[in-house]
Amino acid sequence: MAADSTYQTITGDGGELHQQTDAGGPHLTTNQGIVVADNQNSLKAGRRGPTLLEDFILREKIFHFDHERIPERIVHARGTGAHGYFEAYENAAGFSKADLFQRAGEQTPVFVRFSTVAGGAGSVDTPRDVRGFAVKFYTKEGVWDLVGNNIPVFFIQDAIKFPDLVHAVKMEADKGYPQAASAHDTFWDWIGLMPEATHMVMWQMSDRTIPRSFVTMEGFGIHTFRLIDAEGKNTFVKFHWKPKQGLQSQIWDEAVKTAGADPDYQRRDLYERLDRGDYPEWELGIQAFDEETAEGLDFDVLDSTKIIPEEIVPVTPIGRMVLDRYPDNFFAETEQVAYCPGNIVPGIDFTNDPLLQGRLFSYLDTQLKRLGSTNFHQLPINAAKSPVNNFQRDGHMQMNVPKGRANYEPNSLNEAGEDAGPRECPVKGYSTYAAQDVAAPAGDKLRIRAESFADHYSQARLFFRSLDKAEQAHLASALVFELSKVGLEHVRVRVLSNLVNVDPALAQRVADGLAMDVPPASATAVEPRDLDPSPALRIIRGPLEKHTLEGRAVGILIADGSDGDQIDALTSKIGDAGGKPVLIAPKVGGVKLKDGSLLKADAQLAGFPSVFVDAVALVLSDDGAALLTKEAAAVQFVMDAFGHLKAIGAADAAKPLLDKAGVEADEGVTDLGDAFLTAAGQRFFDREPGVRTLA
Ligand code: HDE
Repeated sequence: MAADSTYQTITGDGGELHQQTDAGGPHLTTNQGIVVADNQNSLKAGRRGPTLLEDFILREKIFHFDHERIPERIVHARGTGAHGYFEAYENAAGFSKADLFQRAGEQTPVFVRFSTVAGGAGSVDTPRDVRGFAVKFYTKEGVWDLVGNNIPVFFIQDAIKFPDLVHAVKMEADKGYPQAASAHDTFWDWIGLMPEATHMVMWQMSDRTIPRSFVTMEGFGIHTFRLIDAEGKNTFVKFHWKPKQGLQSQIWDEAVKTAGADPDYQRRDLYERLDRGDYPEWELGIQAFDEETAEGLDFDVLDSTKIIPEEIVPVTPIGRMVLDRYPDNFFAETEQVAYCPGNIVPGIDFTNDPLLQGRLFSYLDTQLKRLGSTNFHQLPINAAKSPVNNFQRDGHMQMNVPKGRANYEPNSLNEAGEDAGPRECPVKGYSTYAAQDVAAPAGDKLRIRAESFADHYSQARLFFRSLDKAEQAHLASALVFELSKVGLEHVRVRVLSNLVNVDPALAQRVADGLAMDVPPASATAVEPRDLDPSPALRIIRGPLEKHTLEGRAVGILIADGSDGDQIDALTSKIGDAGGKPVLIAPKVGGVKLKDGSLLKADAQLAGFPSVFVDAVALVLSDDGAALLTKEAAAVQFVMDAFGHLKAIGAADAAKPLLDKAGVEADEGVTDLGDAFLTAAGQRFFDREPGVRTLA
């Protein structure tokens, strides 16, 4: 309630009337524009009488409320969005005639939605899951949607399998659980029977599916697309989004604890970044190649379970995207945004990837179910920012009021003059690339998979062997965790026998972690091959790992008696380095510093575990530290920071707390000087074998 408005109780003939005094703002009305006199009491027959059906104000309000929910997305139900812009680089026009690429520096508005896949709309933000990375470009030539994920491959090669995949991973049909988790029987049962999913499963079990933040993820268009230039020349492309923030993931234990401490962690993180002006940025890059290169590869570029290693076809940056505004209204924008891979502009085109082709049908169909009308494109978040003119008419919730008699084409009613209706334009209009498949010309109608799609294991092996040692251990441990939740032993055995094809040593590690024997390898259509490792696939010690405080948070634990000068020095140095200092104290009201002054805290210790920050500093007095050794939340705060491989900077007085939390000296445990600021921008993976047993 606004400060200058108060509720009054007026007693009159009609009984009590509670009124909010007029604060000078707009009047409350019904949807028909009738000003409402009383928004607190329904219309009754007598002072204590029954409510009357006549009360159109009550009925309209409840009617609208009853229908507030729309069906959630069958996949990617949980997500959050942001507005921003795409800015083309100079070279972009060389590849495609698409208008948004033509002028270097020109900005095109975008709306991005990040999501998890398996969980419902009310599930948590940090399960182990693939993240959606969907971008809507409102170009001058219409809407282009690049609907991708944070992983460059997919589980299946053909769209016809998608419903089975999703049924298998979602809550089990009889039990209705688990929510937002792949660690259960039906998922692994299906995966074990689907060797083509193995490569994606390697990515899914890697640190990629527990990203630290939406802004520390790569994005991928996955399928091979085409760019068409002004002369009609085709270039095959794979789209990549490279985060300026660097790539960063959580430790699994950290992700689990984050889910409990703040189910909304990642959407809050995005909101807070935008709110404080810390705008995330990605470069859009393409792997560009021609037909000849495509034919020379030892897999099919139409197969979405394969990557083209960046070492073979490098990524060329063609523009950048900045997100700078959180939506005004979650429902109107984030919930109602309707992406569709079929939204495409001249200069970009599809390929015959059978997964992509299926998607071209699915998204339009699903929008009708969710948004309830073929006119969903008229919703502000979906509406093109370029002219839309056609003879499509009517339908539920038609927002436009078309003028004139002609609602068909061709027509000769108003051929001349301003009233002439829209007409096709072969010059500016979208024309599909006249693709000829030289390798396999179109022929009979067949329900088959090309043999070029048959190698399901070589790239799974490539991925595993390209990872850093620490990431390999995380991946193997994730497999042990997930398969330990599988009750059906034959399912575990089948998955293990597939893993033998990926890498016998990996299969052995996982089998050891399950206390099982390694079974013989499963049959393969094509013998897996050893490929050259691709370091670009690593997060840890990879090309996109960043040691920095920029955009990262440092938790400073304080208590009564803390030294104000030390706190000031630390917060300003963190701020100078682009980081966000967060003061955490036993009570949110603050602490009494050494000099007797009061310092307010940003967060209360019990509600702010160290999983929320990237590094921790303990600025404590002897008494403060002694008190906190008896405070479980404080001990856990430090223990988790150590276990999650974060830097810990501590004043000498904090030693008893470090000891109680089992912190052992290493290069990530420092004093509060400059060494801490350097350490705070990284994680200490070499510490890990000392704090947990990994497979
Ligand atoms: Fe989707 N997918 N998908 N998908 N997908 C949907 O559309 C579908 C696939 C992706 O933030 C749905 O509006 C089929 C690959 C994202 O709103 C639905 C197939 C990739 C989002 C649908 C796939 C994706 C969706 C559900 C197999 C990565 C969220 C709600 C052929 C390239 C977009 C909706 C948002 C959403 C179908 C496979 C990414 C049902 C049939 C591969 C990021 O239409």
